[in-house]
Formats: sequence, C-alpha cells, structure tokens
Amino acid sequence: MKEYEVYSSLKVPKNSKIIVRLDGRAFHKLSSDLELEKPYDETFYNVIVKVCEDLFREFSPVFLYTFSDEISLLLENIPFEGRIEKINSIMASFTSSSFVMNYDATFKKPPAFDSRIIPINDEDILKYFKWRQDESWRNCVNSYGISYLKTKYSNNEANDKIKGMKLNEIHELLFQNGINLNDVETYKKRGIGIYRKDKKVEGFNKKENKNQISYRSYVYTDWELPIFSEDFFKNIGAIK
Ligand SMILES: Nc1nc2c(ncn2[C@@H]2O[C@H](COP(=O)(O)OP(=O)(O)O)[C@@H](O)[C@H]2O)c(=O)[nH]1
Ligand SMILES: [Mg+2]
Repeated sequence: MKEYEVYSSLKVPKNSKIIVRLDGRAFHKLSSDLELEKPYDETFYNVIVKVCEDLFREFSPVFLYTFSDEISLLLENIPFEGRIEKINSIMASFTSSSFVMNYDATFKKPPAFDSRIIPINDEDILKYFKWRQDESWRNCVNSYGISYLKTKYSNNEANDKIKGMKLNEIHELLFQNGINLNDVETYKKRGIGIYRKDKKVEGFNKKENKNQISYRSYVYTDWELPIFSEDFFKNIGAIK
C-alpha cells in the first residue's frame, strides 16, 4: 500500500533556503469569538510572540517575522530531509498547539494555521520580507482606518468607505482626526522579528591566568524593527 502515498517523496530543492509561512485560519472569526481589541489586541500579540519563540526554539530559523496572524520563518537547515508533507503538517500543527497552549482562552472551535513553503535565493530574501513588512504597514493603516470609521458610520458604511480609499487618504483622515500613526508603537507598523544576537561575556581564563572576552549568541525578540534593508539581513547573518 505504500505506493499509494504518492506525495510522500515530494521534497524542497536541494541546497535551497526556504521560507515557511504560517497563517491563522479564519482568524477574523476567531477574533470576534474572543472579542479581541480593535485594531490591536495586546494579549493576542503576546501569545503570537510566544508561539514564534516556540517555533524559533524548535526549528532554529535564521530569521522569523510576524504580524497579525501570520508568521514567516527563514530556514537554512531544512528539517525532515526537506519532505514537503512533513514540513507543512508538523509546522502547522506545532503552531496551532502552541497557540492553544499559550492562550488562556476558551475557544469556540479548534484554532488552525495553514502552512506553505517558498524556496528562496539570497537575492530575494530582502524582497520577500519587504513585501510582508509593507503588508504589515497596510494592515496597520487599514485597521486604524476601519476602527475610526466605525465610530462615525455603521459597519457596512465604514467597510464601503474604506474600500474606496487609498492608503495615504486613510492616513490623512486619521491625522485630521487626531490619530497620528507616527506615534503608534513600532511593532504595529513594522511587525516583530526574532533572530540571534551576540552577547559579550567577560570571563576568567584560569589556564592563562587572565580575563577573557567571548561572545555567546542568544535569541532576541525585536519589537522595534527597522524598515528592512540589505544591511539588516547582513547584520543578522541571513545573507552574505
Ligand atoms: N481584533 C483584532 N483582530 C486581529 C488582530 N490581529 C489579527 N486579527 C484578525 O486576524 C485577521 C487576519 O487576516 P487574514 O489572515 O487575512 O484573515 P483570516 O482569513 O480571517 O484569517 C484579521 O482580519 C483580523 O480580523 C488583533 O490584534 N485584533
Ligand atoms: Mg489568517
């Protein structure tokens, strides 16, 4: 019967880095079930970050990026011998379990995440994360925009209005009404990243009888990300 498992040998390209992107399934519904704060719910964000830290510890990506209900991991060491079915199913179920374990909430339905794999060249890594970070910014402007419009109009009218507006028009409308997105927390605009950083450790070398400085890396959760640039990815060792 083994021969019926026709997808089990499907693998990612050899010697390629990959990005795995996870996305919460129907989290629009989950956010209304849990009555999440709009536009940004602090508890939800703290849980997603705990999930990301679990993923980071388990799969050691070079870089992890999250905003809203999505998480991207850049992987250099490919798990499960590159087997697509394994990577997608285990990453998605691990993420869903971690989400439930970290959330002190009663769910109406079991939360789930989908997972997809994107093989990627070094030249496209910046392009990919810039694309997601732009989406984070669009999401920020839209979320604040719709929240504001719903204080003035019915839900349907607010939804119709925002559909016809450009990003800078929403930005301007908010500004005219005393909401300056420049003052909003960085993570809401640019997302959150996790990567390894070096820590300076001062020790004493007994053999040589002298003080010694060494560096140890640790996992760092960055709530104050810069706008992504080539330098950023070089500094964290994601590209050469
Ligand atoms: N209220 C609230 N909702 C959020 C927050 N973060 C994410 N969401 C919800 O999650 C959804 C994620 O978008 P998307 O993946 O496109 O929609 P999905 O298909 O319903 O999961 C958003 O539309 C929001 O409804 C938050 O901080 N507060
Ligand atoms: Mg989703």
